[in-house]
Amino acid sequence: MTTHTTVGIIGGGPAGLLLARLLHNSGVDCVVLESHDRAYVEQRQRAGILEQSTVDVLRAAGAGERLDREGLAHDGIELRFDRRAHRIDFPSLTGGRRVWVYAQTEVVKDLIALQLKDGPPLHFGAQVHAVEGADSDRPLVRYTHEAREQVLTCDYVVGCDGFHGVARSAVPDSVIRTYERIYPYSWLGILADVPPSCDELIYAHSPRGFALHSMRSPSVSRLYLQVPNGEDPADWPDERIWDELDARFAVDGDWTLARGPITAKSVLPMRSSVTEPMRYGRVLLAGDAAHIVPPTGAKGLNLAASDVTVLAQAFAHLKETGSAELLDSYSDTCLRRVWRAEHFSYFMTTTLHTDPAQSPFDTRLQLSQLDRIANSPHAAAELAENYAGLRIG
Ligand code: RFL
Ligand code: PHB
Repeated sequence: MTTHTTVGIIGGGPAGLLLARLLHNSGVDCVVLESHDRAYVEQRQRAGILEQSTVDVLRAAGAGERLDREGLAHDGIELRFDRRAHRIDFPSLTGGRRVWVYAQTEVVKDLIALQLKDGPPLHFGAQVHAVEGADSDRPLVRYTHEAREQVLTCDYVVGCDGFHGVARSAVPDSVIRTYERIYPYSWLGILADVPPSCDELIYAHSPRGFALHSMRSPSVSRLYLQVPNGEDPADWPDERIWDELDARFAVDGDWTLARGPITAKSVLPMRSSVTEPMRYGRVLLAGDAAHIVPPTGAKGLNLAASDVTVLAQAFAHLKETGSAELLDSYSDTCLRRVWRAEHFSYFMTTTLHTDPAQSPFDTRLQLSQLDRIANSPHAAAELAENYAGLRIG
């Protein structure tokens, strides 16, 4: 069966769902095709931190009601190194900006509920296998849904299909370029049914490697440990995890890490990657389909939200004025923010983790940099501005 829409969106993650909502609010019709089922998409454990600008966009899109009730506003983070703790205060360093703890799972649930209530079509279990005609006026998407081959013809196709998606392959190799860096470590992430042992996130540099204390709610903690690539979570019984977290968060003075039942454990590799350009003909890429950052800077979901905000404005402008100028500048506009976030994520990652090949000299450089951030308002402001979100694009 063949159907037509103005904007065909591949992927029902945060990028695809938010774009659909923003387009719907501007009166631009679209269809979202998501390969997994609803439960899978809603349960996938990922990001936890939203920048103020992401919160503002979600509110403006009508998806801010539960976020305003249940989201936790954070005015800073703690950096821990050399057994010392240093707080970075965001509002005083950034002219009033802050971040929010509200899990990606919850953002996705809110957007799906809105979409199914009054939004344009969102098909789960719709596996896209090809995008054709990117350089024509009528690109098309081939997909399988309910065991039938289907075709969606579109004015534009947006690939919001993540790092392993298919949309990128619609762009010829001669046009596209990918810049990439793989890191020599991964994260072991856990969810635990225990109140967080801190009011704000703790990023810890230690001789045993990096650790992060985050949270999902006043009763659920989310913690991460740097581990070697290829590590098997089965080699990490609960007690080993808590002992290692204790050792890495060790600090002079009173502080204890509360332990509780671990309900989820997984290992995730770390990568930086940017694909340029983010547009070819009538196919546009957004979110993880175009760029990946290691999670240390908490930027991935926020970049996805920023891309689709720019894109939705461009489609609204096209509908109102007939002009494609904002679509033409989409890639350049987004890439400025993307490369800044890439640098910040790389900086946070390489400053806080221990590279297995690192020399004692490298470690002293890391500690010197962290000490500089702890003692210079200028260095702290650079971190705070990037973490809380820059005003670019
Ligand atoms: P997603 O979320 O990967 O969604 C892509 C969707 O496309 C679907 N799909 C297809 N559908 C149809 N046909 C096909 N052929 C398809 N191929 C794929 C997939 O099923 C999926 O539903 O990409 P999107 O929307 O661009 O969103 C990006 C974010 O998910 C990602 O950047 C963040 O999770 C990154 N991230 C963090 N970002 C933050 O801003 N703050 C954080 O604190 C933060 N923490 C994290 C993170 C990512 C993590 N992992 C697992 C990599 C913590 C972790 C542990
Ligand atoms: C999370 O809560 O999952 C989280 C928070 C901050 C990060 C990465 C992940 O930098």
